Amino acid sequence: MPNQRYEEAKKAYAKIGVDTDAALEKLANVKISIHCWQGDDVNGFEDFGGASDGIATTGNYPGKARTPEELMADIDKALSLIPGKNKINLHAIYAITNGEKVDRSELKPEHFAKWVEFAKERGLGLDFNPTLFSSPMVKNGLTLSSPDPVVRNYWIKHCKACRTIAEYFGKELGQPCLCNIWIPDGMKDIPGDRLGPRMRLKESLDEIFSQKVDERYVIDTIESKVFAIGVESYTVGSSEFYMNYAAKNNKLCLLDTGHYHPTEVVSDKISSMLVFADKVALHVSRPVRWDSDHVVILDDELKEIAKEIVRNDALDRVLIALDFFDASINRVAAWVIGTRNMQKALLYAMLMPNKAMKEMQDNADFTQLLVMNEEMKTFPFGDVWDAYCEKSGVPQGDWFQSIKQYETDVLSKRN
Ligand code: RNT
Ligand code: ZN
Repeated sequence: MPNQRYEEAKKAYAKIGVDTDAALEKLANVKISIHCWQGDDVNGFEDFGGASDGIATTGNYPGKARTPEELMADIDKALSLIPGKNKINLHAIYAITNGEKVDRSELKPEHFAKWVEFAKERGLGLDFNPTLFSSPMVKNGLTLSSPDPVVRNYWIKHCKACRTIAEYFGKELGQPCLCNIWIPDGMKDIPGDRLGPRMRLKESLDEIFSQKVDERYVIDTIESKVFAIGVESYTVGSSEFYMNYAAKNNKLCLLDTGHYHPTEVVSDKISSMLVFADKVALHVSRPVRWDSDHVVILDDELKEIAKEIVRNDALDRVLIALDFFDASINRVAAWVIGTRNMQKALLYAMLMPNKAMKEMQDNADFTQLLVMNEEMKTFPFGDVWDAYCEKSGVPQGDWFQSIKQYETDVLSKRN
């Protein structure tokens, strides 16, 4: 039975030259990389007592996942409420070693075999991240840029191990695995030497990438940052550092929306990256006053980011991953809210008369451009989104009851 509200919306959008059917088809092909670490406050399965050394979560909402089985069950619950075939983004601390203590520098593909099985069964891709935080080997706040060669070599070995695991993911799942390096390295107070650590970081990266992996299966990215709690004065892996490294070494930059000064926006950076690089990767987060990693909401900046991806025909050039971790609310709901919002933003951008708006700009018709931007806000976007949910076999706006049920049946029994 044709959906009445959708048919009406379709007509309204057709009047401004937008094809809603085409948008729905397009959206179904976009993969969002869903970060496993929202499920347990970036804890992982090692026993180091939670996120530390450059990463912090706040809140203690009950019911967080404590084991691979629990985390997988929670991901499944979230996926049942999220449209599309997406990817799961893993971190090295989520290795499944069956009780055996395996050092991060010794990790092997076999320690992630259960995740591959999980992904295969569900038709999902996998992405990966070496974990260079929450570890006694973070010495004086430094990893790959440490003056101590023992520390540096330890983390180099870990990153190499992770690229091998990423290659294994790619091969097993028949789609590239994005392998992202982020390090917490920096200083609380004014450095005595800014160049030294950066030179050492460059050398460490050179060493890591000297290990050849199959480029059909691994996409290497490097993620910059501006500051963190306790790292206020100097961050070794700054934006300029990685942008230059990536350009010279044919690697990709990963832009985290929380890793810039508060009035800088990633939406404005995407097009600059696309002029010079084949691809750019994102960690979509929501910084509230700082890199707070709040759950992604459908705000103006998210829409701007989506517009930059869609109207530049860059859905296969901008690799979208999420990165937030709120421990103060239901964690499964957090995934569902954030992922659906990313998808909504993309749909919103797909339902704009992008070609016409570009022409308005080129013809200096800025009044009409503003009118169009504003009028789009009250178009029947929600009806198209609802049709997409229906078509994808997931609930429309009424999914929260099912989370509450899961909380009662599963999460509340975990303490
Ligand atoms: C930290 C970075 C990094 C992490 C994840 C867990 O500021 O954003 O991407 O959030 O690797
Ligand atoms: Zn990030």
